[in-house]
Amino acid sequence: MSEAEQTLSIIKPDAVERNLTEKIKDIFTQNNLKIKDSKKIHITKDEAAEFYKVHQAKPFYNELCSYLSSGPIVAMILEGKDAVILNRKIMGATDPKNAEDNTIRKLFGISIDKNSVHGSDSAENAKKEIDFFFKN
Ligand code: IDP
Ligand code: MG
Repeated sequence: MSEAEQTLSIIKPDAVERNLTEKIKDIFTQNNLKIKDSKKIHITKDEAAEFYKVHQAKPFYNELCSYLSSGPIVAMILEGKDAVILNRKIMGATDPKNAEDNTIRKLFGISIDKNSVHGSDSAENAKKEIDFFFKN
């Protein structure tokens, strides 16, 4: 019986491109999230559309999918106590302008779309998102 939970994190193209991968990984590990698996990949726009399907009705959906497929990303399985909510706290608010000090998005985010990281928003979605990148 373990309290450990898993969540999916993605380092988005803007952060990979600025060589922030190791800095961001250090922030997770310093905050009690273990990186159980990690892979650098460049997904297609169709794959991004599948991943972000929950947002398909949003006006920014097309841009969002273009953006996530615009360059290499790093997908990671993070594990720890209350990993989903802890990761969301470490990431900060969606818009870096509103993110708290010392959160990843406050430190590194450029704009609401180029906000450096993705994190699952529930344990249920975490499972689906981990499968999306790590099944097989
Ligand atoms: P989250 O990443 O903090 O969970 P969501 O609302 O799930 O935020 O949105 C998914 C992603 O869509 C955000 O990380 C951001 O990159 C992008 N996004 C959200 N709202 C907007 C917007 O109003 N304009 C452009 N992009 C947005
Ligand atoms: Mg979200």
